[in-house]
Amino acid sequence: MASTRRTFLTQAAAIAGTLGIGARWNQAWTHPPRVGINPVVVEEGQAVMTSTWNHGMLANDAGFQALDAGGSALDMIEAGARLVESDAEGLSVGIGGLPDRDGNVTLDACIMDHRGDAGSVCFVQDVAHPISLARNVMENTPHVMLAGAGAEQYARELGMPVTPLLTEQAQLAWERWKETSNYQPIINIENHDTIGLLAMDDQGRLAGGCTTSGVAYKMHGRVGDSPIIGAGLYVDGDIGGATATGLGEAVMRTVGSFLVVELMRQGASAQEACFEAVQRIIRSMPTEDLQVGYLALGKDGQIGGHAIHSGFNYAQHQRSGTGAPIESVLIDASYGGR
Ligand code: SD4
Repeated sequence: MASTRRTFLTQAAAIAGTLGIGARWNQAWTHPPRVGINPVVVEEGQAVMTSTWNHGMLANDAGFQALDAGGSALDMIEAGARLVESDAEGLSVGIGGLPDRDGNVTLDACIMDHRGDAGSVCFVQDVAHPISLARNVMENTPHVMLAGAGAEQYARELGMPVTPLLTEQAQLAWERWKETSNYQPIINIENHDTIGLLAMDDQGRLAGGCTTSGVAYKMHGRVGDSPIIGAGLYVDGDIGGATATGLGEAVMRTVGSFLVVELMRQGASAQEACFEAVQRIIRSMPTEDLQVGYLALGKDGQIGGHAIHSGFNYAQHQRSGTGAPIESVLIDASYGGR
């Protein structure tokens, strides 16, 4: 028995060595150098950020503040996402998010940078800023994704506050829902607000993030597209980034954000790529009762967005160079995808 265990440990150590995983898991993780990353050549001070839905306006403001404080595209994403996660009035992200059918607020988030590094957390409870936890997974662990109790344990180890997130407003809504318990995982204009964010900083580095409490009154344990790299978010520093909002099951089945970026790689504009990814869903499943919206930012700084149905909008902030004003606009993508 003892020798079997020793053999196992020796093998495990060998595998860990091969993977570059040291015995000290808490040590800062050093990523291997990556190749093929060509940040865009931008004017000094030029930057762009786009985020889903109305709250994208405030998120982008926070992103530009982070940039102007010396931050990177990744800092823009984290700052924007944290702002929306903090908003207790928002019923679909962070604090105040609507719970699952058993009354638990469970959160999903992910983040990705221009080098293809990614971090993600899913099915996390009691952590107000899953985007920051996801960033820690990316930067300080050898993993990409942590789930549930393990992610919460990691948050505690990092000293993040771990506290119940169900607000009175969300609890009342859940109690009203329980009167009928009519579960319809329909994402329409009244039932959305995941925030997906994409940014390019003044050095041409791209980053993206996505954070949500997911579909209201979902089954306990259900995880949507938002923390899934390639579904709710994908970033390729040489091509562009994409993010999704809407019914995660449809996005996961079509690996939507990865598809958008791959279409851009093949020459589609950000707008064309979002349009085609929406068509892919429309062609593959009934969509009368489900909404999905894609948002994309090309390496050329061009933004596109498209959705199955009307009602999808996104915020877009741009600065053309040092000293130029930040131009911000809310784009209505409500022409639908048919
Ligand atoms: C999910 N995609 O969990 C998320 C929900 C969403 O706007 O985007 N709502 O399926």
